[in-house]
Amino acid sequence: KIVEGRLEWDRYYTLADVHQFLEDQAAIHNTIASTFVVGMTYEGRNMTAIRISKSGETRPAIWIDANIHAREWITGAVCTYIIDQLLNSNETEIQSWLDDYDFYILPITNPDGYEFTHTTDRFWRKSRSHNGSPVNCMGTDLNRNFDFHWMENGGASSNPCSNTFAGTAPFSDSEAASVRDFLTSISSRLVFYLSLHSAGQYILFPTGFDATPIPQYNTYMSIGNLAAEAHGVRHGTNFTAGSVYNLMYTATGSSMDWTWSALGANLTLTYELRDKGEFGHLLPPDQIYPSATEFMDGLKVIIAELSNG
Ligand code: ING
Ligand code: ZN
Repeated sequence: KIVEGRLEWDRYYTLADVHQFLEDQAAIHNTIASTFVVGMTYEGRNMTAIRISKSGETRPAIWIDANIHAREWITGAVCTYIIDQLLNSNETEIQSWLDDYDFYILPITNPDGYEFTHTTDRFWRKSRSHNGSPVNCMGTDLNRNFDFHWMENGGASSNPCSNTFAGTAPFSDSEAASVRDFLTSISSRLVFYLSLHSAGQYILFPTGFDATPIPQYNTYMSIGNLAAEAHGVRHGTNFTAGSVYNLMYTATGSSMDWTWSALGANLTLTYELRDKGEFGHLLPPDQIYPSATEFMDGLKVIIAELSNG
């Protein structure tokens, strides 16, 4: 049920619901917010995003995306809550962010896959592109399709049937290429790239390629640890910070690692939201609201750190 353009975060929403929410919020807040289309999907759907800017798009930019992976429903849900808070919260701290930053937020980065999880296969992860593979092996893992050590080191698969199929070439899938093109267009202002995944409760930073610590390792660890502490205050939810390679597995061609290396954004993070294995991708809807509110608690710490340089 949609009340005055807002959602209730008591259930998971369809692609149409999410896109309607973006249009409603842009209409209600039309002096500072507007929707835009980052690109088209393989099946011809819009990758609809919202920009929130009081500056005429001249301020440092924060990008947030979610549902690069179709089945990770909690991520798009939390992402819409972030948008809601930016536009509708009365908290002065959140409102002050809009005086310092321009936000670009894409809640459903993989609309074809997301729709497929609602109609056909709840556990679909990839895009829905055909790469000459058998019909039951469609799709590219969009988080392996970016051009950072693409297909090196065993961090992705060349098998179209694999859930981590890297695509036929870097940026072979239009969704990944469209995100690349938009991020490139704002790269001179991009200070924070944030990508939402699930599950596992991790705050991840580059890289997924190997164990070599990035030059900014200590800064990332300290921001990650501060955020983790804040995420846990409300419900005791335990987040752990570290590099993708150290905490998860070898993963090449991710959106975060490409943005970090190619665009040099000050801060690039990927979250694994709730939970730690009990429900996984079938996280019950009554956990959407607690996930979203505890996420905002840590986001405040991160943006405060960003603002303090
Ligand atoms: N996890 C991420 C994945 O794409 C990840 C982990 C994050 C890899 C950032 C690379 C970079 O596999 C999930 N659950 O998708
Ligand atoms: Zn994911």
